[in-house]
Amino acid sequence: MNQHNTNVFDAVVVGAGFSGLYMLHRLREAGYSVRVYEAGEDIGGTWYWNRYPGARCDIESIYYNYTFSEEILNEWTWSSRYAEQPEILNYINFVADKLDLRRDIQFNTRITAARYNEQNRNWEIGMEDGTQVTAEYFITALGCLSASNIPKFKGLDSFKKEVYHTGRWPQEKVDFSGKQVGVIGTGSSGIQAIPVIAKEAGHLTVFQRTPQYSCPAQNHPYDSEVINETRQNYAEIKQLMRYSMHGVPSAPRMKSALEDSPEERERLYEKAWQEGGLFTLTYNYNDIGILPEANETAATFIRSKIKKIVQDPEVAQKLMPTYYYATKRPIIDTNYFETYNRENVSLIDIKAEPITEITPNGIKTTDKEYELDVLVFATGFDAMTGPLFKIDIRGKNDVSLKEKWEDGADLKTYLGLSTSGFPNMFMLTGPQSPSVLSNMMVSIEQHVEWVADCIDYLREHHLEAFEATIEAEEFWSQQCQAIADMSLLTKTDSWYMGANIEGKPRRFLAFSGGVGLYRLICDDVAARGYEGFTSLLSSNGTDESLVKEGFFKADIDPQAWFVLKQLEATGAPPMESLTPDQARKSADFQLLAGAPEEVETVINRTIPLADGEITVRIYTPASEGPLPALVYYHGGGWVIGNLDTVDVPCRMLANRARCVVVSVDYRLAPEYKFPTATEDAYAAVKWVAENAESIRVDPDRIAVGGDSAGGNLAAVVALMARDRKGPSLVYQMLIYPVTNHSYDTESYNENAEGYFLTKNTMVWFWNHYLRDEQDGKNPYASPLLADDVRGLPPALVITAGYDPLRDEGEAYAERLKTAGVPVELTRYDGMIHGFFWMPGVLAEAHYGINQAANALSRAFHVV
Ligand code: NA7
Repeated sequence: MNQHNTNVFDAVVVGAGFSGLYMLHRLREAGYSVRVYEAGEDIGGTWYWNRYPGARCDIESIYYNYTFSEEILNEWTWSSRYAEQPEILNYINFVADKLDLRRDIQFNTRITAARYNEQNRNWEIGMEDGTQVTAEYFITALGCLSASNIPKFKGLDSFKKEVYHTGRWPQEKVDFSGKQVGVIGTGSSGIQAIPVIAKEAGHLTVFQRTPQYSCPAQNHPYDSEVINETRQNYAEIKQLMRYSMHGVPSAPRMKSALEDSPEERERLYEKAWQEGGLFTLTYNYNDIGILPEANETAATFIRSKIKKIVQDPEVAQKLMPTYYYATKRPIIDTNYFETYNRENVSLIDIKAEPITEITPNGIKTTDKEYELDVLVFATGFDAMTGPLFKIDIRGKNDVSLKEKWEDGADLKTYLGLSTSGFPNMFMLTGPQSPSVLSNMMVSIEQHVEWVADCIDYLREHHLEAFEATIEAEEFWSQQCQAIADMSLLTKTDSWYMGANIEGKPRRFLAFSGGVGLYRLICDDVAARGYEGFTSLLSSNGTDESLVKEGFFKADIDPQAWFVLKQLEATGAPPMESLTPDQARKSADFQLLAGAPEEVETVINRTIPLADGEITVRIYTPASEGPLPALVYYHGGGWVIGNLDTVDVPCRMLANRARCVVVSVDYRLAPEYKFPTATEDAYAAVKWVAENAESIRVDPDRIAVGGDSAGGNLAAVVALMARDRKGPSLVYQMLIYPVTNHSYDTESYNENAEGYFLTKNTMVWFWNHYLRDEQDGKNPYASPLLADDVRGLPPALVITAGYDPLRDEGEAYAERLKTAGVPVELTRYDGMIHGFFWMPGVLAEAHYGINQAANALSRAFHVV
């Protein structure tokens, strides 16, 4: 450890807010020399600077505190559900005093530069006054929202009277009494400040660019029962917060907003409105952030509330937001909309009446000049990257962070903690970590603890110059964007997207997969010896580079990888440990499938069999005449799956290939073992051919298709139809089909585990399906073993790179080709088994379905 030399430290931390203070504590406790530099006069960070009237936290107080010390948890008592800024600042001071943190913090000191010295493998850190210190680790604890944004209005500096920014509020009380006050901005800060300023001001004019959704905070003092109960259960609460989506101990209900009746939705939204809270309304359903239609239900509800609260209908209209709800930070307020019923408050919609300039006396719009005594900018921050760019941070080869992220390529970090080319630099709650999408306290503690453990590891293993690999950060950055793209978050201009700052590149700046999943990923990286990072050996003087990789495969599709991680995080037991019935019930993947699109008609029909009956679901697109038909078999290892599993792709295929899709609910094993499924599948095709007219199908243009076990059935039905001289089929569409009862392919080896469908599950499926080993050799179970595949219909074979079944699907395609059957074979390299029915979360599913639809169209000659 470096001794307390005045200018050489093990670690330098910039910022004395919640994250910097905890970082200091953790490293100091571990015996490192640490210095914290803080530009402000005192500790507190966000809560030091944001002292505007009405400033509060929007996370409930009992969850917005450190959880690392039981003693601190027990000694501090919050007064109310949403604590005001002075109380939070008091809390921070209480912790700092208790841990004696101030002695290692230098205040009134702005760090202006930090440069990595490759020779010495340390950081040279410079201050405004020219002083320089060195440290092995450079840790930014700058806060995500600390670079305040004042838009560059013409004449900005000409205003003669008082000007404030909410994020740089003076220590002294600002007196509004009797004054003409103007507030620009209606984000969280504006919405908190406006009702409080209105009470005091002579007149308040609000200049609004975008109307906002806001719900009541329903703030109230805590009673002692709540506090006691929380204290008693904190261990459990902490676990819940840590493995949650947003860092609070609650979770969305696993139900779509579209599943409830409008009355039930209204009832639940009203209840949430009365309860108050940041996530209460959205947590009623799990797709408000994903499906536009689901989102609209919540948006409409809030708009109806605004209409009821605001008396002047014109003002109410101006306050109606139209963007997707919760794609900007949701807001909770105390009497915000009610404030517009006050006589001394007026609202200017600056989209209709733009601000043209700031004048010595006030604000001039295209319509008139508003005279003001006080001008308040509640115009937010240059979020996430802004605070980092305010320091000239230079890594290897003297490349600055700004050059790397903005002027050069693109924002790239690994885990939002580190970026290649900047060894031994850690960013607490950095861009591409969950940060602002979560309860910051949970994210801060997780980052600080991860960094402290990492530094211990590096010291223990004599490693230096620790940095992310280019591949790892490439993957992580794609991952962040891909996850955000699955939701509505990237469909709105917000500061999450950098859209509030002129000239700032648009990209999603955080990891939106949730703090729980993020923690699992970070822990996984650490447990595997910090995979995705490189470092250099120090003690023996060699420069052997240690590259840790393998935590992910760089060529797996980021969206597919995210789905895998999410499924892993649910901790669901492997399917083979369940009974078939349990497995059927647990396999509900509605969110993966996404929203079902409209098809002209969708009906269920029962078709008779020699020994029973089965159901088919018939999708018919709008069309006049007889249409070609695709008879489709769902996947699920002949044991699970049903018509609903493939409802979304069937709809998409019907619309895109302009054909009738007949989806078959064949009977499942082990209740019905081989060959029941194949016979059912064949009977369905025969039924379609024989009843073509009654379902508006052209009997000469029938194709079969299916995915996985359904792909197997489609291939088998094609063989059966040829062998039995049954219906003549024009095409077979085989999506990652099972073609052989054998587990000896390369893809079984490579992808036995970890990619959704496992080898063990396949063994379980086959064992339920077959009556005995002999069945497995039957070509109607293993079509790859068919003696002769000549004369079969042309085929499309789609396989997935990360699928145990990849090679047998491709082997079947090769056999068909060799036998002279026209085959289109496509491997979706980055994909996993099952992707075809996951268009809700995988872009590649759309490509796959479109490819299949085009291939069918060509086969049906209806292009
Ligand atoms: P926000 O949420 O970024 O809000 C800033 C507000 O200022 C918002 O209404 C902006 O309108 C408005 N704004 C920004 N630039 C301009 C210009 N050029 N002209 C007019 N109006 C403008 O910042 P807050 O401080 O309220 O909240 C930040 C976070 O702190 C919050 O999300 C919580 O996490 C805590 P826009 O919507 O961009 O049209």
